[in-house]
Amino acid sequence: NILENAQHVVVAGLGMTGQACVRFLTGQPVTVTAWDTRSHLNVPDTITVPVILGEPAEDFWQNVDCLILSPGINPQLPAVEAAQAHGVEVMGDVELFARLNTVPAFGITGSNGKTTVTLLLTHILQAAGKRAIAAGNVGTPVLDTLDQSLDAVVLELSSFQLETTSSLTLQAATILNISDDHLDRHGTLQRYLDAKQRIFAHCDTAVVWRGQAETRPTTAVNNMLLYGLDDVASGLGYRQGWITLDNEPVVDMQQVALVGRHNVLNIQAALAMAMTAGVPPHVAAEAVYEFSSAPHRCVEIASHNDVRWIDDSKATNVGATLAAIEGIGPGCSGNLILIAGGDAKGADLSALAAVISENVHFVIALGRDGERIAALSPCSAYVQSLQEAVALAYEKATPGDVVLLSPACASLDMFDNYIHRASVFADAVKGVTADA
Ligand code: UMA
Ligand code: ADP
Repeated sequence: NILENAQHVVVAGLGMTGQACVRFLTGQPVTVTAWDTRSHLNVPDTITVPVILGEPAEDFWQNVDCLILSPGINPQLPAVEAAQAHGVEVMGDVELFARLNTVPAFGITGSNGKTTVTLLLTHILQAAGKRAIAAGNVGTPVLDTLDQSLDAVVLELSSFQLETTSSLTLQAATILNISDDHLDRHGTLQRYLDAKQRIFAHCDTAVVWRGQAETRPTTAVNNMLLYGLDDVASGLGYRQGWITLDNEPVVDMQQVALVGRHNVLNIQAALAMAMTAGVPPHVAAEAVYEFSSAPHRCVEIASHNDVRWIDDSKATNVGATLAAIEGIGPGCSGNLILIAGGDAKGADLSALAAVISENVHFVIALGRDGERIAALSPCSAYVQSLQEAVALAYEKATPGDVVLLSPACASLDMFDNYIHRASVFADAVKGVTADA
């Protein structure tokens, strides 16, 4: 137990994670100091421990034993490296959780689908009568689960969280898929992948998609469960609209609210993990039928004059937007109009070009990297705001068309977050459809 040796713990970052760390640590026999690198931060009222804002003094680290970093803080920050040079142990809240947790835990990472699979698996486990909770990147800080009476904890883990985690024991773990994301933080795709691979370090069963070699564990694991869109005789496969297990049909995709082939994969991953918890496949299948998509992930928000408006604001990278276009484009009776753009976080956007040229009638681009997106298609326009994008889409759309907001980019250049972007989109759609 780390807290047996640590006397002075510094909690870095005072967002959701930092506040949960302070909450947890104030009940422990340690001295706690909070530190946020933003010198003008409004310290939340709930923080009752001493706070340092901005750059800490040179000698600050001398009497510190442990530094707990929020995921948004880069471990390569000079002040963090200075702490390490003074012998301070640096970790994230997930590592602290890992050293204290005694409940069976399931870990889900990947570039896309984490939240969907985390919530779906939690729902399946609950339907099977287990006290299960979703935590981690999905929103509830992991330390907040420690004082609850649980049978299972389902962890959505970002690359930022995994980067500082080394002893997490998982009953089952998966890297759902890998595409360019967060390169502004990790530098290279390999370093991003290395962070994700840490999920398998102490896992019993690795749940692995047959379709992408990079998602396989590079270290030894006890068991592997494979899944994919191919028709296979054993394990999880897919045949004529049904997910199969050992060649038997188990989930009829026509009865599922989640759409697109990427969601077949998400469901298979959740089923495989639920199997490691002993949930019978028919119980899991019933739970899948009851599950509806989390908001802002390919959800229809309006239908007006036979034009459908779809909010996929959570598509903050190229992989998610590819999945949305490929999921919606081929089935669309009219034209697909795509609204995309924002902060691409250093990603290569060229992978979108072929899919856009095959499926998208017109691209309306905005934001910091919008001009690069507009340049991918001869049928495109660059606009200054999301309201302007919606007005232009409304002008261009004819009955049968679908207008898809799937930005392929983060929102932070123009909005507070993807939820704010979605609400501006919804208001603008309401505006144009009400005027008509
Ligand atoms: N801060 C610094 N210095 C920095 C950066 C941030 O001091 O260089 C401070 C900020 O001033 C602020 C605090 O750190 O006070 C914010 O911490 P944070 O950015 O780590 O965010 P939290 O509020 O703790 O939320 C984090 C996750 N955020 C990030 O990883 C950026 C949340 O995921 C997660 O839900 C939450 O912990 C609970 O576990 C959000 C996210 O955007 C949804 N994740 C990324 C993604 O999904 O792409 C990885
Ligand atoms: P994450 O938590 O990894 O960001 P979400 O479940 O919140 O994943 O979905 C984020 C975006 O990715 C949404 O736009 C969603 O439609 C898309 N998406 C979900 N699952 C997949 C998948 N398996 N492959 C590609 N895109 C996906």
